[in-house]
Amino acid sequence: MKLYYSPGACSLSPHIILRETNTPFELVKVDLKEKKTEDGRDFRQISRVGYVPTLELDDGTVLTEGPVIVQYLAEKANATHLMPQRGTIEWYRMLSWLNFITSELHKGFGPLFKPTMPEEGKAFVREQLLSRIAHLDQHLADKPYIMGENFTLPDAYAFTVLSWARPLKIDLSGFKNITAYLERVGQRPAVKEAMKAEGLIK
Ligand SMILES: N[C@@H](CCC(=O)N[C@@H](CS)C(=O)NCC(=O)O)C(=O)O
Repeated sequence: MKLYYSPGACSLSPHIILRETNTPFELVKVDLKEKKTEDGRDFRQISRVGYVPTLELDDGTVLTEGPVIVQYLAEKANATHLMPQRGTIEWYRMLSWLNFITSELHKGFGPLFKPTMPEEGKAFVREQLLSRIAHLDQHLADKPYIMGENFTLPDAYAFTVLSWARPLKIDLSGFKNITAYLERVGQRPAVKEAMKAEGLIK
C-alpha cells in the first residue's frame, strides 16, 4: 500500500492512522505544484484529482478523500479502538465530526493559503474559521479527545488541520482546551513518528 503525501498537508491524518494501526505502507512524496511524485512520475496519472492524500492499494486501486481513507485503514486493520462500532449512534457522531473537520476546518483554512486571496476575503474566512474552532474548543472542555476518553479517527484529522494555525498566524492561545488537546495528541508515538517521517520535527 502506498500513501501519496505532501509534508504537513492533510495527508498527515491518514499517515498517523497507518502508524496507529501498524499497517505496512510506503510513503511517496508529491510535489503538489508540479504534480510530480518524488520518483518523477506524473501524479495525475495516479490520482486524477491531483491532490493528497491518495492511497494506492497493492492491486492498484486508488482511494482519495482523507475522511474516507482513515475509515478504510481502520476497518482493514480491525482497529476497533480507533472508531465506534459501525451503525451505532456513536459511529454517526464520529462521521459527523469527520465531516465537520473536512468541511468547516480543513476547507476553512484553504483560502488562507492562497497568496492571491485579498486581505478582506481572508479576514472574513478567518472570522468564520475561528467560530468553528471555538465550537471544537467548547466540545473539548470536558473530554481529552473528540469522541471522549480515547483517541479516534477524527483526532488525527483535527490535529493535522489545526497545526496549520501557527504558520498561518492564527492565534489559538485563547482556546485553552484546543491548546491542551494539540499538546496531548502531539505526544502520541504514532503522531511523532509520522511527523518525523515527513520532516516536520526532528
Ligand atoms: N477533498 C480532499 C481534499 C484534499 C486536499 O485539499 N489536499 C490538499 C493538501 S491539504 C492538496 O493536495 N492540494 C493540492 C491541490 O488541490 O492541487 C480530501 O478531503 O482529502
